[in-house]
Amino acid sequence: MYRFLCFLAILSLFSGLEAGCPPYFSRVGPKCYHVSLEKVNWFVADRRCRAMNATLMVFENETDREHTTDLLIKRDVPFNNDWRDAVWIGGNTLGLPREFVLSNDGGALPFTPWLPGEPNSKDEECIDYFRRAEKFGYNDAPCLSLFPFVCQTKALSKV
Ligand SMILES: [Ca+2]
Repeated sequence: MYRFLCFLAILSLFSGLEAGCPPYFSRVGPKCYHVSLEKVNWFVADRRCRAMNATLMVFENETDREHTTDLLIKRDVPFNNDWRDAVWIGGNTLGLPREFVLSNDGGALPFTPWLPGEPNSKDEECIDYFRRAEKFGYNDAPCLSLFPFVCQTKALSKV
């Protein structure tokens, strides 16, 4: 039995499966995340996630933000204290005047850790996430900027 469990554990490592997550997604708390380092605009990122039955990442709370940021750093997302080193977040204005909502269904964003002074420009209608002056947070950015992106989906199991 022990050997069989070891075999399963090794198999799941090789197939990229983590508990309750689809292939190539990593578990963080109750969610699964997929990190793509390909730089695309917000609209392309949104569709890439939907094609994986997922949505662009949003943070639920500070714990989710902290643990997920650790995963992104482990996955080589560059956070070089520069607005160009950001990842896309699943929030934008959906054409509304300066009201940021969940792009998935237009609902309220669960948590909005804006960087100081953000959101700051009417020409920036999509949300990204990056590190500025050692602090991580959301920023409004032009939707056609090219950034890596992270997709999320709910984990299927509790463990
Ligand atoms: Ca901004």
